[in-house]
Amino acid sequence: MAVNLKSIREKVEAGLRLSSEEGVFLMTAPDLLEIGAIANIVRRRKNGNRAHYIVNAHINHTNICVNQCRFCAFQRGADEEGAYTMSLQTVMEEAKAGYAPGVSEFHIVGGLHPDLPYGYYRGMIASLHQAYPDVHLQAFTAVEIDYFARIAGMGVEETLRDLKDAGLGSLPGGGAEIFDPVIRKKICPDKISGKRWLAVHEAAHRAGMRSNATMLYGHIESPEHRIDHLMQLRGLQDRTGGFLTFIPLAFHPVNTDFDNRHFTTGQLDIRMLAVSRLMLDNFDHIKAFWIMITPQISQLSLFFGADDVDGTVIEEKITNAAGAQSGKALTEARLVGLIREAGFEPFRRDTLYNPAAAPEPASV
Ligand code: V47
Repeated sequence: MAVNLKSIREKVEAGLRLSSEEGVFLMTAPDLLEIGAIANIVRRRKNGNRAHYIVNAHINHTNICVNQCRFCAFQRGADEEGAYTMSLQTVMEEAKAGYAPGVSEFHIVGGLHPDLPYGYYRGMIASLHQAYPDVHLQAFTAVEIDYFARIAGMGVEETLRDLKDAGLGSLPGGGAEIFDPVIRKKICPDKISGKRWLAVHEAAHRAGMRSNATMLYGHIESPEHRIDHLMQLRGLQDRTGGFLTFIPLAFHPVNTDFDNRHFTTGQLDIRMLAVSRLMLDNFDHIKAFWIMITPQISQLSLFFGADDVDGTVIEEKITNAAGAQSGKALTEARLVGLIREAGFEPFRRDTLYNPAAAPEPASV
């Protein structure tokens, strides 16, 4: 049967799964408003009128990395100007600076440092967990976990269980980039394969932890590569149900090897979210990370399948190094205002999408 938007709408209304052929069609079909309207059916079915956000803070403990991903403006070699590594004491000071009553998550991602021992990472999690027992620690991409396992001489699942014992709550979705091996080799030749990334997440799910998934788009990949990536995520989610949310990450070219390319367009950012909503029928949430696509596009994407705008974020470094224009933090009032103005119900969530209580107002 010929693929068209009418047949896709009928399938989605009937709760049927879309094929990869239909996914590729959606990546290029001109009628973005109809694609958004179909994605909105799924969005409403799964999340009603809710738009989620979280009060969180990011900690990037080092930018020194043995990998040299060609899309990354954050990475430095150990002796390069601008390289930094936080001592555990500095990590605790950063956490203190980012913490305020109501912060429910620390989001922690860093480079693959050539010399730090495994004890540094375990110590970081244990110290943060001890100092902030109510704050969920979402830390270390699958790429970092794979690296820690190698430096610790342990298996991946053993490493994950050990970090979980220390207080790790869940894994962020970074490092997925694009799974296709040919494109992956061109943009991040040193990085673990897509298959390995999926295996680490599968191990995390088996160890009883949830995780996020991402995809870096808008560089040299094709619509087919994007859909292949989504299909592989959908396959793992069928097996484990461990993914919390999917976040498409819009490529930022400044200070990267691909600095001759343009920023992504609003059209592509919104389409990527809508198509993700439609293809990932077994994911509960699709996140429009405002740092990557601006608060303005994040707000509009709520009508196109997204149900989450991420959070207050204080203070993101990776996208900012690559030319993000959105700033490094948003206040909760601004996030709530964006959601309300669009006619959605702001839902302050914790990492696991449970309601997160607002702090008691300070008495005067
Ligand atoms: O893996 C690196 C991406 C990721 C660039 O799990 C870039 O909730 C755009 O994964 N342009 C790290 N993107 C950040 C990340 C993340 C962010 C927010 C929320 C969550 C979550 C995860 O950032 C990397 C890479 O894919 N990245 N360089 C760049 N130039």
